[in-house]
Amino acid sequence: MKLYDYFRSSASWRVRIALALKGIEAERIPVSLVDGEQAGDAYRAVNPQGLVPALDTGETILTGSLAIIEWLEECYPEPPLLPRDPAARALARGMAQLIACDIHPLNNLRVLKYLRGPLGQEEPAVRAWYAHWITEGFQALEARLDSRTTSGPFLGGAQPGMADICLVPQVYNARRFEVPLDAYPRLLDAESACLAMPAFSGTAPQGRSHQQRTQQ
Ligand SMILES: N[C@@H](CCC(=O)N[C@@H](CS)C(=O)NCC(=O)O)C(=O)O
Repeated sequence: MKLYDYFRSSASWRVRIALALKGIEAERIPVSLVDGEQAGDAYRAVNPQGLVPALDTGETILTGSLAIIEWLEECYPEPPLLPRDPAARALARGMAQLIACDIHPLNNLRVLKYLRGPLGQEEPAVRAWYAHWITEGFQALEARLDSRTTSGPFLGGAQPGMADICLVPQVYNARRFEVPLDAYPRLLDAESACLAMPAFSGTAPQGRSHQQRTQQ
């Protein structure tokens, strides 16, 4: 397997975590977002959308981090990243999608570039935009945990799952952009529990094993 990724891409980090949790090795092919490699012909031949990650399974190329993680889950069921119970599965997917579909795309690099470029926004406005969508999403997610049926430090309960895989990179982004996080104690507890695990910390943008193979 080959994973096309960028060290600081949160969607890529999600897949790195899922691979690590399942103990799957994948060759990493760095695609430098700062150098614009995602928009070049070579990478567009891999993913015409020009976004990382993409996973070459040897048979096909998969795109979309959640779709890739669901594929991993179906092909490599242990350890499970989604609960068995249908309602708990839907709850977990809902939390993952809150982050991956309702927060993350609004703050993507191409969106920030569009705000700074064609829309002529200055840095304070861009940062306010960034913080706004994280704050709105994290408030809802923190409140959403009230209706959780599982217990344990992770969003997924006793074991980390798909929602935790989405949470940790998003909290990393929030810290990078200095978004206040004090109002989300349960999210921070889940983040701490995750980062105590090598599958999360060892695949982090600042993780040693990752930096050896990618460039800033
Ligand atoms: N829905 C996609 C989103 C992927 C995505 O937005 N990737 C970002 C990095 S986290 C990217 O490649 N951005 C490049 C750009 O904005 O030009 C997924 O979940 O994989």
